[in-house]
Amino acid sequence: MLKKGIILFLSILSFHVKADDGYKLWLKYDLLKNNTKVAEYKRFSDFIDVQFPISPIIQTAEKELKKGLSGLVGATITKTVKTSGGIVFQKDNALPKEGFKIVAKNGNIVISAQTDKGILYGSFELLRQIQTENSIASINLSSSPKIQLRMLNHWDNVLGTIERGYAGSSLWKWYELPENIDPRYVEYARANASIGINAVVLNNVNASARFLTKEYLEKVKALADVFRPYGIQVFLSINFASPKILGKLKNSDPLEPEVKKWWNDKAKEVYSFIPDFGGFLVKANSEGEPGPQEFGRTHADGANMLAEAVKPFNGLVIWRAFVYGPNPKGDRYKEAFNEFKPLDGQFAKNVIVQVKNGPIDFMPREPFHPLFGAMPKTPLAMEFQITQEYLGFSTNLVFLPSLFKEVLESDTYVNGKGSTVAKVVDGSVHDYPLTAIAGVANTGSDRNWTGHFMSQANWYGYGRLAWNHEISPEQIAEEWTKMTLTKEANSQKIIRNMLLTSRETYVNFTNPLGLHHIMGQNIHFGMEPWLEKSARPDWTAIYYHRADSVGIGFDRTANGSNALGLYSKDVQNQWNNPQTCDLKYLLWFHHVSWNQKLSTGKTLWDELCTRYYTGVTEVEKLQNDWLKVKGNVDEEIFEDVKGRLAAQHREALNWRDACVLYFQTHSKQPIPTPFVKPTRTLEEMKKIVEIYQLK
Ligand code: BDP
Repeated sequence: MLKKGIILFLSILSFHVKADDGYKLWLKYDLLKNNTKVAEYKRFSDFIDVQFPISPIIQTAEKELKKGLSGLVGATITKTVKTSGGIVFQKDNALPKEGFKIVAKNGNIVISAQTDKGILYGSFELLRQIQTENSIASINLSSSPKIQLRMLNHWDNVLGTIERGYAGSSLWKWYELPENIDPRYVEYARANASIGINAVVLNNVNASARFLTKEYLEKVKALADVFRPYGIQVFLSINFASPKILGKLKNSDPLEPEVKKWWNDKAKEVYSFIPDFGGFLVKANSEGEPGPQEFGRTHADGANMLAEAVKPFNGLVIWRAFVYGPNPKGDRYKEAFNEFKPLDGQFAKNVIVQVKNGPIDFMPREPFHPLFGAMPKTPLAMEFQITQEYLGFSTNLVFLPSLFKEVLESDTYVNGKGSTVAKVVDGSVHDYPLTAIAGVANTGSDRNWTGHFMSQANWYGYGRLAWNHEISPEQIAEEWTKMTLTKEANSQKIIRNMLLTSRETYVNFTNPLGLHHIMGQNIHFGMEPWLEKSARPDWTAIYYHRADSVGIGFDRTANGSNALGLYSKDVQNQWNNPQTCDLKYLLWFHHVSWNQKLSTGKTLWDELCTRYYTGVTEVEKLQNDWLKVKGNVDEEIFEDVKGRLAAQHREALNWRDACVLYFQTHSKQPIPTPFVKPTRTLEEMKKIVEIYQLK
């Protein structure tokens, strides 16, 4: 009796603990509570009539709709097709390749598309409409992706670790593959397909040559086989020195015939395993990675040699522009531009150059990379970082669609007003035949996939924007909250607002007014504005903030490094004048004196302190707002997010105290009222950071 009681108690307990661990992401499919809506959706849930050539992708779409409708509205989809009351898949060759149309017609919901992928995306869209409780009775909606390749880049290593990963270890269990297929691979593919992601790079750009061995290609094939029915193509990052490392050639010079042959043969081998393999992603001559420059060749020489090898199989080469020579006199801001701009027009037709969103490195805020708009003859892909390397790992709530959108909407002015970065990337500014966008993934083996539960919204939001860069962060926040967290209207509003303000909050307590690269070295966590020495000058903090007795900021006007000169005239005009430059970017481009009056009416010093202090207050607001949703979100998720917000608050205080105390050694001015001087000393703050760096 007692034993039974204990078992019952334990199972209740474990039921409670496992209530919602975040594993199902935004694809929860829990029964909706709104009965009127449920009745409406049920009217279209009797059958699925597939008037479309059957394929594994079509079967995926069918399976997903069945799963979704049975969960959300309790429907049982039967095999009997009737004239009305169901969902119909139809072919429509007039629609764009991966696009779809959803129309309520003759008592059915008709999803039409040119390709099976379009049907799959349409099915997920229909489910999203239902999950967010929109009416579908007279639905008439069409959508198609603006960018062809919508990729996730995983920085996963052979041994299962993830570079800059903060959600556990790699999802790919290399040692168990190819024999054992973790069911999680399917869940991963579903999640991606639901937001339109159609390509993944499985491994780190700092690539081990091992991925190209037969042993690993068999494993990669196993994953590609799982992802294919979800419309996802697999790519690999390659090590440029593979001919030497694996092939034992004397070098990996891209112009050597035997090196070319090695790559041609390797490409053939890769495609023999994975016939629809996407191609290679390459980080070369960057941060110690091998590349063509070792042999006096250019990035174009290297890329074109690989492009030749994958061309017979319709493969692509995605060559990264994240290169910056160690130039102590230069400005890292300009390095990639100077390296790549002269190569415009020299790349083979199946090469895409992948450019990070900003010129330095995924900072909390950066001006857009000057290469966007500067390479009309070379398709440029956007590279965003979803994992929060410089944004507080998985202890900080930072809603990244705000950042992505800010970059995408920046105007390059290359073909006049409205030549936004988004329109460069989607090909409309320069008529690129190939278009691509990549996000460095934030997924890992943590049960909730992303470490911080709220960071799921960044994966989701990245995919939604990759599909359609015109949708707003507001819409994304709303959709995600409804699908993932709560159906209660007031809590939805609170959470949506938390998400939308979170990025600015993070900027305020870390890098206000255009400060950048003042984070802790190596692990890139916390702050280290006093960092003077590193392996390279452009890895220190003082290189970027340039604080002295006069003021702070990096003069990138014509009087300084003239990085601003890399942009079109209209962009220069926007940022050239410290009096009118948007305060968001001020210290990116100007060395401003401490006593300079800003548009806010405060001096630079006072404004800087104000931002650091309000940043902390804003984190407190996030904490308080979260308390208000208790009871309306899952208890386990509630507690986890609450704990992480408390950790974020501790971090925010550290950033604030360290930064104001350190910059004060230059400004020599008091902390302005009404703010209270930190109780800790600069020396104490330095100790905290020292500990972060200990191995
Ligand atoms: C930096 C990361 C480093 C990456 C590099 C890259 O710190 O780990 O390898 O970017 O993008 O942000 O190649």
